[in-house]
Amino acid sequence: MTSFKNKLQTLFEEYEQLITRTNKPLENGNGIFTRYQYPILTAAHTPVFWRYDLDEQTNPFLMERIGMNATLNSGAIKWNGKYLLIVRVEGADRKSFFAVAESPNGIDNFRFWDYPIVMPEDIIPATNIYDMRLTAHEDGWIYGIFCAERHDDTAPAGDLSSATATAAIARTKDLKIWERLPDLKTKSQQRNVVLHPEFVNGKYALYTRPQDGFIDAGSGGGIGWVLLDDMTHAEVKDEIIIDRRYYHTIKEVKNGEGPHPIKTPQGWLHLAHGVRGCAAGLRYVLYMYMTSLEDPTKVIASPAGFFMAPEGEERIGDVSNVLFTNGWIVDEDGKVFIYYASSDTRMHVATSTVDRLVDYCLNTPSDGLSSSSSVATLIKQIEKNLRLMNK
Ligand code: BGC
Ligand code: BMA
Repeated sequence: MTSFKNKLQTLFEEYEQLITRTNKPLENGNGIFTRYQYPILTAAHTPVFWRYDLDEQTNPFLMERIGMNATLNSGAIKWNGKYLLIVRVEGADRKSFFAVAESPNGIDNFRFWDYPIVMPEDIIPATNIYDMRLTAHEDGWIYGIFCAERHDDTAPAGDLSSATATAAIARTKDLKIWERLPDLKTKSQQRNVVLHPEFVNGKYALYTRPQDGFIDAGSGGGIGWVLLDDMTHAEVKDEIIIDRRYYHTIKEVKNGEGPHPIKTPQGWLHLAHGVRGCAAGLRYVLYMYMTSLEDPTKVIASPAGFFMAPEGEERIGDVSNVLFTNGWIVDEDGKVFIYYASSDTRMHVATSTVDRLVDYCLNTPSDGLSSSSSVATLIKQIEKNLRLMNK
């Protein structure tokens, strides 16, 4: 029989092998971005000492005591030369919490810090917190805006599913100790709220996503924009919609800002998610758009369709057919690390460059919103190419 000690050793060895595995870029990309061979984080990447009681006296069978279910929707930031993800870790108990995982190169060797983040509560404690967007703001603070979910106590007795989604706000200087600020005050429910990194006309600017209910965006027309005087008493007064949803597009049902946009000479580069409904449920894909540097509420590029959609293993998980993103990192040399989760289960990285992504946004045809317009766009390209091919 294998002794407790041996089993423990094997557990730690296999864990080290998993988390130090080299990740390789996959060839045959589309020229826009590169996917990688392995997910960068899974539930199995959470430390052994989170899941197991390592004491033979109290855990003679060496069983997992605290199960982890998924690592998903992670915020991202470059910090002291390291690539940091604020991971949404979901336990077997369905509760999400935040934990930092750190990598030296952004594509593999992600290792969790020893402790998860202890996030202080707002006045009304939340049942679940998730999907943090990080912004190192020019005011000197790093803000984390995330969804705080609570049971909707106005629901009829016995309805244990109705909930409310609110944008929760916290800030930090070291990613360890967080100061919780009051939740965003707003008439509608809110998920996918993101802080713009710069002051705009001396004010803080938020990307919002007004929604009628917990799930339905309803009359909330798309990604919104709000200016605020004070992050310590954040309140939505005037909200305008900057990136609308349209019938029969990848964002027909819902859309939401991903991480905060990247500033480029040509404009602000945005990564977002779009949702459509189908017989299989909601399909989440990633898309991009750009806004003007002079007027960040003005969309200047809107490439048609999805930028990334679930492929292969990415299609399957707890909530299948979902890609979701709330983190990316841009290096000094213009390399971009896009962190995305597949099917609410695991984290991946894709790489690109600012130049490529800007080119993608500015030169991908936009959506003409009908089949005939899509065919006309396609014919234009075919005619040009056939001329080039001397046919
Ligand atoms: C889940 C989120 C999901 C939301 C809406 C929440 O309970 O935790 O992942 O986005 O419901 O479906
Ligand atoms: C949402 C998001 C994510 C999640 C997605 C799919 O509404 O906010 O948390 O990835 O649904 O379940």
